[in-house]
Amino acid sequence: MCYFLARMLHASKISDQLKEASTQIIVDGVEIRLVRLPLTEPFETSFGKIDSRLIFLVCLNAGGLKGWGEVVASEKPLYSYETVGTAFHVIKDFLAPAVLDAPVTGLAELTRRFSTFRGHNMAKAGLELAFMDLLAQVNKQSLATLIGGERKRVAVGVSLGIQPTVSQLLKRVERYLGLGYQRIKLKIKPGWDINVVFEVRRLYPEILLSVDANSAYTLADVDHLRKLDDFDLLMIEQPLQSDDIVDHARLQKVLKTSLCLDESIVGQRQAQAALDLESCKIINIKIGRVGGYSEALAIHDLCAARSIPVWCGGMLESGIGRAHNIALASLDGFTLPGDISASSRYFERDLISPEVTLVSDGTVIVPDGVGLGFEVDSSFIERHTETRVYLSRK
Ligand code: OSB
Ligand code: MG
Repeated sequence: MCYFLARMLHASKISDQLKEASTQIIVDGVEIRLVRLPLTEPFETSFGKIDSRLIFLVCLNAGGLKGWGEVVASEKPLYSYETVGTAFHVIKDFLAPAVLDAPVTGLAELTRRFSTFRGHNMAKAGLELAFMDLLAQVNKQSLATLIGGERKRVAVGVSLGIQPTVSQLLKRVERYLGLGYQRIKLKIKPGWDINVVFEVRRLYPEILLSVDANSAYTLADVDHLRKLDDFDLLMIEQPLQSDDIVDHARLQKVLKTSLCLDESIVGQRQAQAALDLESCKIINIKIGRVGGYSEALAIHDLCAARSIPVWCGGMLESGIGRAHNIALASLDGFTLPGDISASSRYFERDLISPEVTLVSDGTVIVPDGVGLGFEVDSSFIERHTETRVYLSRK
């Protein structure tokens, strides 16, 4: 095997391979694919509603191995400025050529290579994810072990979209609590907030309950948002503008409830600033939003050092992105339930096997198999592929 000039180091915690040039992986080709999966029911947030997910897969080929990643961008620039289209362009024209240009010697080196390009974190993360799956396979480790994750199971909650009526929402709350989910997160927006939280809390006084506004309010709504303090919420996620940390600090000062930032934290610098300014008491880490594993691990470490709880956010990922989220959430600092639902919460059929399932205690098992720890169902993917591009080494 001349492809891997691998000199394995046996480090237990965050492996030295991540930091040092101990491995050289020659990537032969980068495949990008768009696969459309229908959702079992529409998902509505303060910024819009979708009925299907255009899943963006990235596959790195190296010496007969395949490393899989997922770009979590949506079709429209609503959650963030990135879209499936921008990520496609940035990967095809800039990031994939950078990966194919020279052997990759480690995660940090790959992150540095990408750092010359500004922004486009979700595109960068898609390739970092695929690289880490590859590296885990080269090392014959699970992804969780590769990054130093020790949890055998991760606690999970469910994110419930805005519904046509409160009674439809209550039915869903009942259903997901019955399945064992440890925390219910309600999507809120003006007109679907205090009244809705009131009804859920009235029926379920004891559950872990949080809300996520996806930036639907401004500081002018402070008196309105203060009403949420009556419901013993675990957190209020991203109430204010998607790039703000200053107004969130002002809001946090007058709220009892913990704020959690999602959209605003696009890297460790923003995390550091938010903690310094006391803009939030909790951080949601999404590997895609922060640009990959390097940044996600750095934010995790930063929060752990300051005793700030973190949890793993979700972007309606297919099983491939979900498998990476499970690995990430196996790290010590992930002390709150993640948005890592079972595959069946979103999809009739997932593109991995076995699918992600929920244990009745509201956890998901961290697989111990090599790489993702799930099989990727290539023929199912092929049947649902809308677009495919293969870029190979010169
Ligand atoms: O803000 O956390 C969010 C889905 C798409 C975009 C943004 C968000 C979400 C979710 C769903 O809340 C999380 C999931 O279950 O994957
Ligand atoms: Mg959110």
